[in-house]
Amino acid sequence: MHPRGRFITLEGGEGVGKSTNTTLVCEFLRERGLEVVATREPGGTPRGEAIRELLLDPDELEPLDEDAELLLIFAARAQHLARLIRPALERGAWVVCDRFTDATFAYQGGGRGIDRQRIGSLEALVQGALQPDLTLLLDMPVTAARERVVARGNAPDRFERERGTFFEAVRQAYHARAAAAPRRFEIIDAARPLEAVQAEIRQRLQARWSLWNT
Ligand code: Z5A
Repeated sequence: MHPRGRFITLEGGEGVGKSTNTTLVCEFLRERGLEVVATREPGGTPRGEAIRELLLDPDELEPLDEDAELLLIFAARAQHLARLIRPALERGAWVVCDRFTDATFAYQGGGRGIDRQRIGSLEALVQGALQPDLTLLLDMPVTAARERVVARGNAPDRFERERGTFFEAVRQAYHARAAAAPRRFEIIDAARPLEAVQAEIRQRLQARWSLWNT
């Protein structure tokens, strides 16, 4: 029987470099001969990606209710876990996911103010005991990250239209998550030039790799 693969997530506010560094993490693992599945949330499967469209669409005709938003996120996650994440881990592949449930505690908990226990009940329902083995939290001041997003020049999605105070609350909630699970999290200062950020991520991955292989 194959040993179960490991589950690595990248987290942080908008524009901190999650997508860019998901690629780096995948490269690091593939260099070590592993099967790697790169994915993202919300999304990751065809139906999950359809739910992502609903969540990001800034359609102003009908505001999205906060509970509806929360349930859509967990609906996409249930599909993602059932169709992609769990099967991959069970066959021994490593899964690298751009955002996961810490994002729900940060955005819906910190940003929207939804009670953490309600989020925790849905987490237990959808995930059972499954948690990431490692979470890289890319952290940087909100205003500097926003500048990166604006420089990209895309039309803002429903979340990107939120105010600075929303993103400050998201950042604080991420720090609270990391403080509550210090062995799972690695916090990376993402405000530095990309080469410096990537050198540190490689170092932290190497340290974990050695730990996992002893
Ligand atoms: N959401 C939620 O509310 N609840 C949940 O449970 C989940 C998600 C799972 C979509 O996610 C939205 O869903 C998200 C929260 C919500 N909305 N927000 N905000 P997303 O992951 O697609 O959204 P995002 O954070 O806006 O992604 P992003 O803008 O693509 O950011 P990123 O992936 O962290 O950054 P990037 O694309 O790698 O880099 C951004 C730019 O900066 C790019 O041009 C890079 O080349 C550049 N970059 C990257 N690193 C550097 C450094 N070090 N220096 C200079 N420039 C850099």
